[in-house]
Amino acid sequence: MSEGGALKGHMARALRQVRRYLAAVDAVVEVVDARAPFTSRSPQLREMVGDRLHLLVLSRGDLAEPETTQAWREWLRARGLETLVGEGAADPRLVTRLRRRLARAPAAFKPRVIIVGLPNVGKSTLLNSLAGRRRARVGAQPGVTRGRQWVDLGDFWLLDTPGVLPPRLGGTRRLVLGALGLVGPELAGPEEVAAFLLERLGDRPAFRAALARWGIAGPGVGGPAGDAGGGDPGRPGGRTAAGAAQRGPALASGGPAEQGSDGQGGRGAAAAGSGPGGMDPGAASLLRAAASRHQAEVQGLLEDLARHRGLLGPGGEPDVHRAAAVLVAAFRTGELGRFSLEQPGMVEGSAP
Ligand SMILES: Nc1nc2c(ncn2[C@@H]2O[C@H](COP(=O)(O)OP(=O)(O)OP(=O)(O)O)[C@@H](O)[C@H]2O)c(=O)[nH]1
Ligand SMILES: [Mg+2]
Repeated sequence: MSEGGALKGHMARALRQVRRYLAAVDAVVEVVDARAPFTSRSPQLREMVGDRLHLLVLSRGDLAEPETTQAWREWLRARGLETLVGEGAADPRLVTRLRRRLARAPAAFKPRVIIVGLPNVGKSTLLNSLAGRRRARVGAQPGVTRGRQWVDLGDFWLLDTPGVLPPRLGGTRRLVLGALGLVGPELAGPEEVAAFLLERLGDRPAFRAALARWGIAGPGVGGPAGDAGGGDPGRPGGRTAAGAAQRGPALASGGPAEQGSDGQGGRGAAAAGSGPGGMDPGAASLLRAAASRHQAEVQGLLEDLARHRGLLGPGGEPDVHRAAAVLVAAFRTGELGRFSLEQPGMVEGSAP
């Protein structure tokens, strides 16, 4: 079977399993990433949930922009979806609110609950904090799927295995999920994810400031038009790769040397003339879609970052691949700051 075929088969199996789990529960807790609550949902889940209680928990609320998270909660509520959000993994207030809400789930007897979501979205973290010390006290509840263990949480039963939902990868979904670490580098390589982040976040003054703190010049896309708060194209209305390319005066391939104190690598002689470190084909195709100037700017920025961090190849040339990985990791952990990757206005007209 081809790699794509194997992946499809795996996804179909995962969905069948979640469908089986759902047959045994009264309430579904879907975990999504607060930085992209639309794209990190499973489109297939909605029809599978039926009339069970369906709650959305936004994980990693501590890494998203609070006002954007609030806008998402309102958007989702207007479409009939109840959300809960916490500040960080296993926020005790979130856990308390969720427990109370689940205890009130409609059920003939004690509600039975499952946690579902994309890989790595935070399902186990939530499950463990919900179950707490009782996690060990598992027992088979009669009348449910054989072989599954349930944790008795007093007011409800919790299935001790989360359901893993397969991601959908079309369009920019793959890159959004790659940025969040919800799909692996085999599906979204660091260079193309880094290029995507620079494009999507390049207008945010806070993002440029974060890059500047690293001693590299941020994408100078903002300017007078882009900095006026409401004018942020990452906000409703969205922004295309081509748009970014047209608007971006300078991603600073040779930008100002606001050096950090480590001075490592520097931007001196090596800054001139070294060729681009090898881009993978996926990265190249994404970047081709943008104007070539944008490509050169992203490349230049990653080279700057590589030099600044001393990420050099055997010949002393900047290692763009490692620089991209560093940038993506810093985004994922929140080291760069709190950034949401999508806003409700970007998906207006779509079903939640
Ligand atoms: N900052 C932050 N990190 C979180 C949060 N929730 C989960 N994480 C981290 O995200 C990573 C993945 O969390 P898990 O709970 O293992 O995710 P999962 O969905 O069970 O992953 P799989 O079992 O691989 O499908 C871990 O490193 C968690 O510590 C959160 O709210 N904030
Ligand atoms: Mg897990």
